[in-house]
Amino acid sequence: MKIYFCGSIRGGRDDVQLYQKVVQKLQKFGTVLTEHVSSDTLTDKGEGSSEDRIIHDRDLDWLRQADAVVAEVTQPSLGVGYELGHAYVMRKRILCLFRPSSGRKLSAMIQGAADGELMMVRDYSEEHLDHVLDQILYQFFKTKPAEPL
Ligand code: 6IA
Repeated sequence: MKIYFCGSIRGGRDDVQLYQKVVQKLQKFGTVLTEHVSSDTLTDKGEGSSEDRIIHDRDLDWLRQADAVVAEVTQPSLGVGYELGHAYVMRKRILCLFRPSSGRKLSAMIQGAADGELMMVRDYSEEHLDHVLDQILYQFFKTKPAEPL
């Protein structure tokens, strides 16, 4: 199982500790292609734009290879939204994790895309984080998507 994890980078790194926790848990279910997203040495400072092209093309390539996409969507990020849009069109299985306690409201373009089958949005809170994440991820990875009619 290849898993593509999405989390904000230039959108802001406030939740990086949480991304680490999610990635650690995801590694129990498969190979996380984008482990670097959770690295606390990766900052939101940009480098050259030629490097950006390489990052973009490599990430889309990984996305194509992925069996499942998991995104922490609480911190708004253009890049994460872009990845989710591509993943949706590629008909990947997608799980978005959102914390309402942040006081934010998730974009209608993400919330409104959720169909409970290919695209899931699950709210969670920091309270009982470990347990809740374990439960959500277990359900996501152990539940087969419905067969197409
Ligand atoms: O717009 P954002 O930067 O918040 O987009 C974050 C999303 O885009 C993540 O889920 C990543 O998969 C992808 N992404 C954006 N930037 C990078 C990156 N380096 N390396 C890998 N994936 C990325 C940026 C380095 C730079 C900030 C020094």
